[in-house]
Amino acid sequence: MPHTLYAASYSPWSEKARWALDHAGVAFTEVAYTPLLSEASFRFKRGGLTGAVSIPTLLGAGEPISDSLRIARWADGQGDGTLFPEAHLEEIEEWNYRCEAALAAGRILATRRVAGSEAARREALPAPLRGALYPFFAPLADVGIAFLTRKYDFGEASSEAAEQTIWKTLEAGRLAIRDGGGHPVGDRFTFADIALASSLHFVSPHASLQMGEATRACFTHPALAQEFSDLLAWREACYEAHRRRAR
Ligand SMILES: N[C@@H](CCC(=O)N[C@@H](CS)C(=O)NCC(=O)O)C(=O)O
Repeated sequence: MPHTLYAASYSPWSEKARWALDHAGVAFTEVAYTPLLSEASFRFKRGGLTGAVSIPTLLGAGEPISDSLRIARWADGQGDGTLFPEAHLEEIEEWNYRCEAALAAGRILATRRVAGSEAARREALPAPLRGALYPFFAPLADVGIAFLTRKYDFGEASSEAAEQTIWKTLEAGRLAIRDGGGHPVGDRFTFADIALASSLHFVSPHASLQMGEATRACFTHPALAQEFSDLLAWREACYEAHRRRAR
């Protein structure tokens, strides 16, 4: 069965999985997933009509694999095994955990900005609904935002605390890279590099990720981008040296 990755072009979790699959040379087809709207057909293809839905999910590798870390570990097993060297497994998982905290915090800030931007709400709808039909479908974006706010339970979360969480991850990343000679773990490129690179997504999304201009603006945190410009430069070098494209 061919490998299919259900993913969102603008999502850092999807990019983590995509990067690991590409790094391992696994061929796959990507299917665009829109929260809520794609859920029913996704459940049908995945099987398990009632279980939780989490994107990215990889189909075609035995049981469906959800969660970017699990997809990456599976991919690495198909490739050269360099993303998860046995000697550093625990440290890599710790970095992933830390970077997930920054992404969850970034999602809070970004979703709030999208909620306040008419243009970004429009971009959140699938392309056929953004044109002449938009006036009829505009409320769907608000339903989607309310859905994500409830699902990830951040209605009450403080934006300042979210910024602090991102700051702590990035500051730790900056120090680790300085001490580690360019890599957060060990002296080679591993999944910890991918996780740390992705944790900058809600500071300044990487230029290679497709998203509308208004969405990109909502996903950008100018003050943090300025403070961590060295890390953004590090991410750029990471993409240049290690972002192989399998397709
Ligand atoms: N730990 C998971 C997190 C993935 C995640 O948060 N996915 C969100 C992205 S916004 C999702 O599935 N959203 C679609 C939905 O909830 O319907 C991973 O690394 O894959």
